[in-house]
Formats: sequence, C-alpha cells, structure tokens
Amino acid sequence: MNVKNYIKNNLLIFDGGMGTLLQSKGLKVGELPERFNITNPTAVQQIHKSYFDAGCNVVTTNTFGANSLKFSLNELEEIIKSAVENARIAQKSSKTSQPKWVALDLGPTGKMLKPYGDLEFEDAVAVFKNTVRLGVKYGVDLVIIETMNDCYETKSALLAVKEECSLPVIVSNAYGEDGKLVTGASPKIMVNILEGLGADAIGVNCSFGPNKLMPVIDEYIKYSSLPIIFQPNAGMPKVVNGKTEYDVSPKDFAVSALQAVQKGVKIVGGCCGTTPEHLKAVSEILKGVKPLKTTKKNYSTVTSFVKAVDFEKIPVLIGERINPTGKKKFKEALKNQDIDYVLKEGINQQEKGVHILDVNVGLPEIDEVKMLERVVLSLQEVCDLPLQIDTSNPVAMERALRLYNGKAMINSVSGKKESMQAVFPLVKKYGGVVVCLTLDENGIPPTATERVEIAKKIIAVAKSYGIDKKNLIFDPLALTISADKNSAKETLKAVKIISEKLKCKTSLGVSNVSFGLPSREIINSNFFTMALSCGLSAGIMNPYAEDMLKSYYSYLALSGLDESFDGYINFANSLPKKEVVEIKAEGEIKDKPLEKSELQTAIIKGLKNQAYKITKELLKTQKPLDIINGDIIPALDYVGVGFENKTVYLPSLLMSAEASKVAFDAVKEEVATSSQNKAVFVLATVKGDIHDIGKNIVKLLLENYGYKVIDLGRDVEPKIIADAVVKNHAPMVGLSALMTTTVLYMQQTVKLIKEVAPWCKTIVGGAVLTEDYAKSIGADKYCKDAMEAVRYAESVFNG
Ligand code: B1M
Repeated sequence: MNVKNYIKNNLLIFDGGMGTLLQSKGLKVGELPERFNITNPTAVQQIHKSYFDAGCNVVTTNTFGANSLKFSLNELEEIIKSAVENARIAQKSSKTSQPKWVALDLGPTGKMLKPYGDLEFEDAVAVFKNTVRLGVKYGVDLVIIETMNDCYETKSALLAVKEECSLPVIVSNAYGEDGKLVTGASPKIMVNILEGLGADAIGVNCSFGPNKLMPVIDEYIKYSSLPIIFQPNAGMPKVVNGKTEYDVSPKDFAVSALQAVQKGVKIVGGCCGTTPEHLKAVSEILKGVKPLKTTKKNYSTVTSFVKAVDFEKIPVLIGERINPTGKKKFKEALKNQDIDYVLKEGINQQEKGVHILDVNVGLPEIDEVKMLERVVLSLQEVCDLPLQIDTSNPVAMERALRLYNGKAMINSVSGKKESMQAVFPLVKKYGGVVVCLTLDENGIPPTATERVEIAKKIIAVAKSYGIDKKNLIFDPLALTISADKNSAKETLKAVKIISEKLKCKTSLGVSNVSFGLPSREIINSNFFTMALSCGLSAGIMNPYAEDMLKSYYSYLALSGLDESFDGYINFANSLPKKEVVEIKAEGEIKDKPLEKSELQTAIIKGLKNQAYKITKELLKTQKPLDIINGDIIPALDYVGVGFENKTVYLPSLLMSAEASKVAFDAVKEEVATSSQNKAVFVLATVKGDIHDIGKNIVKLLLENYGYKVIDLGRDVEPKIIADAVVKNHAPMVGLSALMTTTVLYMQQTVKLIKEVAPWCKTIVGGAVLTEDYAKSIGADKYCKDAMEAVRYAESVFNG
C-alpha cells in the first residue's frame, strides 16, 4: 500500500537514531557515517533490521549528510545505492508483520544559504536534486527531509524533491528552545510555507527532547491541514565520563509519543539518542491506538521567513509605495539600478506600520524579471515583512515566487481564462495567497452581483488546480466615483457579499475611488472606513497618508478590535504634537534618550551601501575612532540586545554585522597604516568563535601605532596561535573571545603560550571578559577596548 493512503487511517512509526548506534558498531570520531553503508553494510543492515523488528513501519536510509557538496557524484551514487540496498535487505529479513517502507533521508547541506552564507538558493536545489535523483533511481518509497533549521534551505530541499519525483515527501524541522528555527521561523510559518509547496506531512524532529517540544506540536496541530510527524531526540545530550548520554528512557519516550498522538500527531519516531528499545516501547504503547482525523484549517496567511500575517479578524495594511506608477523619482531609481532607494521605501513603510509590502517594479525600459528578483531578495535582507509580488509578467512572477523566502502574497489573477492559466499553476507549485480581481474577458462588470459571479467562477477554477479558497483574496475593484456616482456603493456591496456569503477574504486598492476630485485623501480615508465596516480584510494603501491611518486605527478602536487600545494610542502618540514645546534648561536635555544617528540606523537596518556612504561622509568631520566608538559599536550593541531579547533574529544580526563591516572598511581606507614595525603582535579570535569585528579594530589601531600585526583570523586553534608566537618570537599576543562558551579556549591558549613562549605577554579582550576572569586564566593584561590594548603595548615597549 502507498504510505500516503496508509496514514489516512493508521499511525505510522518511523525509526530512531542512527549516529550513536553506528558509533557502537565501530564508527570512529570524524569518520563520515554515510561511508559506513559501503565499508560496513552489515552493521547498517543490523540497525535498520532492529528498528523493523521493534515494530517500525519506516526506516530512513543512512544518507543524512549524503550530498554532492560532501561527496563526488560517483561516490554519492555508490553511497545511496548501498544505503537503499541495506535498508531493503533489513526490510526483507525482518519477520514482523507490520507494513514496511524505506525513506530516503535528506539532512541539511551543512552550509548556510545566501545572504547569511555563501550557498546560492538554486545551487542548494541542485545539491538536493542530486541526492533525490539517486534515491529514486535505487527505489526508495518516500523521502524525508529532516533536521532543517532554516526555512530557506527547507524550501530548496522540498522544491528539489517535488521537481525530481512524485514520491510522498515528509518535511521535519528542528526547533530551538524558543520554539523557533535558528533563522527565526515559527511553526506557523513553516506550516504555511510547506503546505504551499506541497509537502505530504510536516512536523518536528531532533530539538531538545519530547516534552519541551509539545508547545511546538500544539502549534502544528492548530495550523496544519497535513498529517504531522513527531520525531524528537531522547533529551539533550550530556557527556558523562567521555561518553554521550541521553536522559529520556524508552518508557518516558513512549508516553510522550502517546501524548503527541492524542493531540493529533499521525507519524512518530525518534531522533538522536533514541534506540530500537525506545521505538519498541513506542510501538507497544500505540498498539490498537487509532489516529485522530487530520482536519482542514482555514486560515488565510502569508509569511516572510520570520513574520506571519493572517487575514482574519484584524484588517491588514498593504503598503503600495514600491511601485513606479506616477512616481518620477522611483522610475529614475529603477532605471539607475538604485536598489537602496527601493529598500528605503520598504523600510519607511514598515516603520509606518504596514503589515505587507506590495512590490511592483514593472517599467518598460528595464528587465522586469531581473529587477523583481533583485528587489525581492534585497528587500528580504533588510525588511522582515511578507511581500506581495505584484506583476503581470508570469516569468517575473515565477522567478520571484521561487526565490522568495516565505509564503508570498501574489498580485494578481483575474477571471480571464488566460490569466488563470498563467497564474494558478504558479500558486499551486510555490504556494501563496493570490489576489483575485473580479473582472474577466468582458471587463469590469458594473454591478456587485456580476462581480460576485466572477468570484465564484475563479473559486471553481482554482479548485480544479487544487488551490483552496483560503488562498484566494478577492478584490472587487474600487472605481472612480467621479465617473460613476454608484461605483463605490457597488464595490462595497461586493465586499460584503464576498465576505459574508462566499466566506472569502477581500482586499481593495483604495486610492482609485477619488480620482479626479480635490483633496482626495478625505474621500479615500472615508471610503476605507466604509469598506472596513463591510468586512474588508485588507487595504492596499499609502501609509504616508495620515488620514488613511487615522481611519484605520479609529476603526479598530471603535469596532472592538484594538484590545487595550494599544494600536490607537501608539498611533495617536506618533502624530506631530500641536502644543508649544517647553524650552528646558541645558542640564535637563541631557536626560533625553539619544536619537539614533544615520550611521547607526543604517547598521541596525543592515543597509550596507548606506553605511559605507555615511561613514565616508562622517570621516570628513570626525575622527575614525569616534565613529567606531560613537556609532558602529553602539549600533551593534543595540542589535545584540535585540538578539538576546528575541526581537532580532540571526538573519538581521548577520545583516547588521555585514553593514558594520562595510562601515569599518570605509574607516580602514581612511586610516593609513604606519610601517614602523615597532614590534610583532600576534592576534586572533579564539577557537570556536567567529566574532572578529572587535579584533579587527584592535588590529587597525595597533598597525596605526606602528606594530606589525600577524592576524591569524578567527576560530583559531590554541596550537596555531602558540606556533605563530614561537615562530615569530612575538613579544605580545592578543586574544579575543565574545562568547561564554569560547572563553574556555582562551584559557587553553593562554596556558599553552605560557608553556611554549614564556617571554610573550598575553593580552585578552572581548565582550564577555572581565578583569577578574582574565587574571584567573593567567593573562597578563585585560583590555576593555582596543585603545587600551594599544596603550598597554606602548607602555611595555616605550616604558
Ligand atoms: Co553573535 N553573539 N553570535 N554574531 N554577536 C554575541 C556576542 C552575543 C552576546 C549576542 C547576544 O546574545 N546578546 C551572543 C553571545 C552570548 C554569550 O555567549 N554570552 C552571540 C551569539 C550567541 C552568537 C551565535 C551563537 C548566534 C547563533 O548562531 N545562534 C553566533 C556565534 C557563532 C560562533 O562564533 N561560533 C553569532 C554570530 C554572530 C554574527 C556572525 C551574526 C556576528 C559576528 C560578525 C563578525 O564578527 N564578523 C555577530 C555579532 C555582530 C554579535 C554582536 C551583536 C556584536 C559583536 C561585536 O562585533 N561588537 C554581539 C552582541 C554584543 O556584543 N553586543 C553578539 C562590536 C565589537 C567592536 O565589540 O568584539 O566586544 P567587541 O570588541 C570590543 C571590546 O570587547 C574590545 O575592543 C572592542 C572595542 O574597541 N576587544 C578587545 C575585543 N577583543 C579584544 C582584544 C583585545 C583587546 C580588546 O586584545 C587582544
């Protein structure tokens, strides 16, 4: 039986951990487990068999890291061929009676995708395709994509599977204790992206033990219309007497599996630290237990990689400003490839409070496909709002949807046959919520009733493509009242019927209604309020138009949608104050919180080009060190605090770090390094630590003061540092460490240097260090900042 049909009425039991069992069968530390398929097939077969014997329905091939980045294509083929054979041999030799399948295991590539790493999205797709093609060739029954902790990489893997075969595919992500992926996606976001891309089952694996994962499972149950998989590890690993141990017993593990099934999970298995005993306990506890029915959920949701926006109770604001229509400067910016201009429009609209950004860059003089791709990718580097891909060019639409990191909003399809034939296949393949214009081959009908009929036709055609109506949003089109005094009335009527009778979501481009009339904002904002009262789910609007926002926030407050009136109060407080500002005495002004400078803002928002330009400008009037201490470091501190408080996620932290590096490069270009070579200074960030901005500042200043700096880079082994000190007979070494986990390596490095180069003075610094800690590890000097490092060096060498 096909596994997809099987899980309609049965629970499916996956296998458990592989790595620790391979170690017990002789896999050495550092040896690649995937090679074991060839070098020690019997061991792999035994492990698979023990899982089948324990009652598992599915074993996953030993191919977690089998990809073309780690292995040549020839070796990859050999590995996958033997991996599938090993699983099949186990399947045949196990005598238990449950249905059995073999799943191709796909783990992360081990590299991060751009912009956080250097792997291109399409290259990631190609890497996964290589593995999938071979899995299919050697006859696996299904594919499982697992332990993915970045949603973009998950998307690339799922696309690869869907484009390479039609086998059932399960996607499972690994969550952190904050209930998010490393790059910030929540379960709700993953459900939306993966359902949109056509996964057959989704869920969670690995992470930090079964119990702590229950809230994540609850989120999956709440939002997913697909069967859910639950494959936790056996708790967090602990090293006891040099051996890795896990603390969740088979019995406790099985109890958690049962709890998950009682919540609605349909597929259970284990990850790191789980053994055939764990899975045996699971299969025993689940004997005779029937799965709950998977129910369809009706949320209309779009997402970026960290934000989900629902078209549910609270109406959604879609910023319309990234659009060249009627905007001379915008057109110029597009022609001149001035992406920063477009990005600023995105950032400014986000600051005005919109929930989604419409992105339209269609201009006859430019290559829309390339420009849309570039703008979508760049916007996602600096803005975390979901995007609405707005184009009438299906090629540009497909490219943007493919590269978009999230579940996009799509603008638009109409009731014309040609439009539906072009757009619906893309919505089906990539997912998304599509704006449906109620017009067809005969144009825009004048009455609400006729527009509703077109909406019904669109719903039916979308269904034939497998697109649910929760992923359609109807725009019944606001026409100009000055041309037809009844047009607004008909549009509002259509909004009401579509939301109340068809139970569908609606959106409107509001501004068109007032065309040709004076003081258009008065009409627009009142029309917006009227539409909201008719049940409008979203408005495509100009967020710089204060009247529109006044309508929006008053509507929320008056209709009971603004609990505790936070939205209204914040908005009201943001309006310019009319009262006269009291002039304060000089001393009082000091207490005011510091405004963020332009450079700080550029770094915080991750705008590299701007950070560079502003730094260059500042250098004309300010000292390099003042810019570093006054702007660059405070900006990084600001995002660092956000990161700690979970208001900033790794992608934004990385973008800020990149922008600060560019600013720092601008400073470096300005500071001529001296060639006096007073003394040799070996410098490094210690093992395990990739933070090097502080270390680079220390280097810049030392060079500026005439020292020859041998910079060993970051994440440097203690021995390499000690060797460099000895080789250069360096009188001084500088070590930087920024994490509590890496200061231990600083201690090791200092100890080693003291042993092999007792003449060498050790200077240490970095955000987590203290004077006391530096003393306790035997360092000669702790420096709180780079200047102190220079002063110390000067005091040693110049007395
Ligand atoms: Co990360 N990071 N980061 N990070 N990051 C911190 C350090 C963190 C405190 C953020 C937080 O949670 N609040 C936290 C560490 C928590 C802890 O251990 N207590 C953290 C974490 C957890 C992580 C990751 C694990 C995140 C993840 O992947 N989940 C990961 C670590 C990967 C690894 O190292 N293995 C990670 C990654 C990154 C980025 C890549 C995104 C980026 C680094 C880019 C780069 O360096 N090329 C980054 C950044 C930018 C930061 C923050 C925001 C800023 C660090 C910085 O550059 N500050 C940081 C939060 C913070 O510190 N506010 C944070 C500016 C710099 C000039 O200061 O290096 O302290 P600093 O240097 C100062 C002084 O300390 C002194 O002089 C400089 C000033 O003049 N100094 C010396 C430094 N070294 C010296 C040596 C000397 C003398 C003086 O003599 C030799």
